[in-house]
Amino acid sequence: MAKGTVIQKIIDAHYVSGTKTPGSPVAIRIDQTLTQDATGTMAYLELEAMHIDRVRTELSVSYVDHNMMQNGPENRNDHIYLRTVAASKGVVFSPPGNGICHQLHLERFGVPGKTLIGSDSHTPTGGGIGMLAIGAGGLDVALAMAGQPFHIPYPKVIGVKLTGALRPWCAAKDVILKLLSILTTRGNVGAMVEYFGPGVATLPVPQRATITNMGAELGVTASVFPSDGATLDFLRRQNRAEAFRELAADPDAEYDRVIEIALDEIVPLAACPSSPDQVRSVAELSGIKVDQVLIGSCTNGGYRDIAMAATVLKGRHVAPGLTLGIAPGSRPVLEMLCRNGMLADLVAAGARILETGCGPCIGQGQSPANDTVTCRTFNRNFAGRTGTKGDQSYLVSPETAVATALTGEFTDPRQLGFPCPEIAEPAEFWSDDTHFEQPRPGAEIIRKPTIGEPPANAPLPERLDGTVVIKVGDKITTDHIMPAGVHLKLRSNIPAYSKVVFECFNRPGEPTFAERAAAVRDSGRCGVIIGRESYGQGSSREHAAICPMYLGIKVVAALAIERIHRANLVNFGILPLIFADPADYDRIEAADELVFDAVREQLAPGKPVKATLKKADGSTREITFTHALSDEDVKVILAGGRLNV
Ligand code: MIC
Ligand code: SF4
Repeated sequence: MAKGTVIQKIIDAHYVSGTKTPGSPVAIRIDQTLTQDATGTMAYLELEAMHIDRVRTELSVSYVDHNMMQNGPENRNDHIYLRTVAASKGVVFSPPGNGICHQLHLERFGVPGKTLIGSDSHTPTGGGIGMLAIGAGGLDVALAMAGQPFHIPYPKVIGVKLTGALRPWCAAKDVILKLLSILTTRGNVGAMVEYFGPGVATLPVPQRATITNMGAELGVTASVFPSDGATLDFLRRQNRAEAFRELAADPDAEYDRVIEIALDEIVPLAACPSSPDQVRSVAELSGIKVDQVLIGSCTNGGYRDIAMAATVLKGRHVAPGLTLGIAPGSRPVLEMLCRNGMLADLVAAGARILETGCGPCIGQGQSPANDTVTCRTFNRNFAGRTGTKGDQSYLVSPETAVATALTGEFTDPRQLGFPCPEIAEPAEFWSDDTHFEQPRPGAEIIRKPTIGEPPANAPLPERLDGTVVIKVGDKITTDHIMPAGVHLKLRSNIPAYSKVVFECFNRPGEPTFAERAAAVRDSGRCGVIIGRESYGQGSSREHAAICPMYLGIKVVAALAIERIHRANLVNFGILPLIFADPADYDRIEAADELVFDAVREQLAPGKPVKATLKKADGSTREITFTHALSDEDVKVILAGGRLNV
């Protein structure tokens, strides 16, 4: 077991209860929370359902950054609800236009050594400033706002030792892509990553944050850098030096596993379609024609990222026929670029300036054309996430993105033939905090007609007569389960949003998943989803549990289920089960029946759960499942979800 690490020290300082051995649940105190609009409306509806008058955290911030298209009234209705509920409950509100939650939180509120949970899977971005920052479902964030501790499996700590320094044109993004090629996106549940070694000091905080941000793609619970001179430097530039606190691992710290990355050996890399771990060198891709380049997102929307693009493009022009979109990650970044003339350089070079926010990263506009390549500085390239079926989406650094925008084909920036510009972080970061709205206790909460209620669920019955509604393969992401993009505006309307569950697997002329599941539910049976490895990868969206619950799903059985999704299933009363014998996955087909007798009695920590599989030909077989449910999880599932508890 790891000893003397920064992660352990932060957990120790926030420890509430539990056993400190890897895998055992521990409860920790949460200092700060963040929410974003697409998951936030449900989180605050849930907080209201708990009858909490005022949040009990040191700081809670509600950001609006995801849903900004405002096609129809839904998004703005959400914004107004979020603004007024924040004011009334003691939450700071960040309106649309301010920027992406993770970047703003790092810049304006992050404090080394504090704990943060956020209803967004990229909350671990805060690890760049030495926070223990964790993504969670909205209900868990609501509970933390209500003053409840947060439960995590006590982590295994993977130590990543950084040596040397990055060479020109090579970037922090390439470092995390390198790590993704080693650890991949699966099999890392329950672990956290801690960076150490002499290379750490060479990386400024924004670059550390690119690395911790995309730690989400590894499936680890959090990624943490120590807090050192670079952290103090960042906080000084943010005019927040008083928030600094040094944090270092003990000299004899031990990690459960150590991976060494020599920064000077890092080369420009790209994640190829359609997974962040499909990593190849940009040099190998050279010559592939690219139709679209997008720079921004919570991974690479910082000052240095956009300034790099502006400096390279100054006096040059994007390749004919290629579209370059730039979305600065925050209002301060956009304002600084306006004031120092870089925005003009970008516009003159032919860039299209997009609103500060998530935008195309979550399929809100800029979908690529059919059979074309899109090259993005984002963190996820799951199939269809761009809004185009069959998309070919590559993830790269800002350096590679801008080189590619200049030539129209994948280009290793080292081949551009001119030196890499030195981009300094601004001496003093422009920040006008008057754009954050402070709480106004007693404010009226405004609910327009599209603001629904958190859906109710009944307690778990004595017996589950299940029907398999769908059987899917490996690495099913929450984007497969609950598509965002054009449907994102339905986040506050569960009946409407539920219609698109597993939309990508629907076939023309056949009943949709939603129709099949509803038919099973309305016949008095319950729905079962069968998944394989790494089911529920990706986002924290609890809608990937709420909407299936609404459609009558009671069981998700897979070979492995990712952490946040599993917690969301429990929170909404869906049983997350693991096949004891992986071969049973092959024995089950869609439309088979799975009957769980005396399921309430069967459910106990550490005990297997048995079910009878009934095939269409009348044959039957006993199937055994395991689960890692704690006492608390069992209580929640029996009650039909955490809101009932
Ligand atoms: C994402 O990047 O997938 C999102 C959109 O930010 C999600 C949250 C959501 O679905 O609202 C996430 O990462 O948790
Ligand atoms: Fe927004 Fe994309 Fe970051 Fe998610 S990954 S928070 S959609 S910018």
